[in-house]
Amino acid sequence: MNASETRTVKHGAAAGEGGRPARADWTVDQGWERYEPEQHGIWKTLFERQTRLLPGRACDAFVDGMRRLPIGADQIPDFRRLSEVMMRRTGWQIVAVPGLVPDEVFFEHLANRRFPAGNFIRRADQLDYLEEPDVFHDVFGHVPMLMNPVIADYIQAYGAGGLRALSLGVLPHLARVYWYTVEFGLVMQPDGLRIYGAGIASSYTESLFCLDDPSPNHVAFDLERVMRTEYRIDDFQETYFVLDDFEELLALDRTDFAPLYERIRRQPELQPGDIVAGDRVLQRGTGAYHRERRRGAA
Ligand code: HBI
Ligand code: FE
Repeated sequence: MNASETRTVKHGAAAGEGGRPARADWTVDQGWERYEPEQHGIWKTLFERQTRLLPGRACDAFVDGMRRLPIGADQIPDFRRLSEVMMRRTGWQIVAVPGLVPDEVFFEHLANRRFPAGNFIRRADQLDYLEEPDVFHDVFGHVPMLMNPVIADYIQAYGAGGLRALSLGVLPHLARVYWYTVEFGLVMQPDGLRIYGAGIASSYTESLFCLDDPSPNHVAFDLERVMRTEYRIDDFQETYFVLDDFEELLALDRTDFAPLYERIRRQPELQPGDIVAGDRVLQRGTGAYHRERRRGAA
């Protein structure tokens, strides 16, 4: 979600004259024909590793979305074929971008049911971690959930909300909602706690950490609480917010932003690991993982 020094060599021409994008909306051709066998191979490695891990960990909506899509191990998916299937089901399509795009460009796409997906794939020495969203994160992580009608509406609402938040100067608060839901959200199903966030679903190590490690907190989702909470971009989350039902997310669409942001601005910001009065805590984490990391850094 943020700029990184570990920029991967991009396979598609991104910038035009003077580093500006060739098209105003920052889209590029996916350039599917230009992927090398080695790049399809990286996709296969990631795909197979993650697919083995997700039964019993990914939520039903993710598994169902994946099953309906032309996505497999053997090759990086072609965005044109994905878009056809998505368009029929939820009216979404995938557009290719060279990497991170400016906030207002990102929101404009989402508000129009276009999901910008990176067209490049990470290098073989970056399998476990890179900060910039590549085709594995964007397609494997995000696209299955965009097949779910409620999530499809929610992400569009986030795009529209993002444009309003920019004009109100409160984007950081709204970005936290995206982070703790679309990227790192968990959902409580009748058969147990499951992953729906793309940042988790596309990460081998975090898929294990968020569910199986005693270190992180699991706290019931609450829109205002989440808007007050800072997040980590460079490590596992200290707190995961848990939905009972995806319908809870539609609160974002019903909310009048101006008074909400006024209220939030008067309250203290919360650190990623904080537990506060009013939280419905499902797991009080030990915090051991991040304590150890901080000791190592000191
Ligand atoms: N661009 N391609 C891409 N993908 C993102 O997830 C993304 C982005 N630009 C801005 C952005 N995310 C976020 O910082 C906003 O959600 C706030
Ligand atoms: Fe993402």
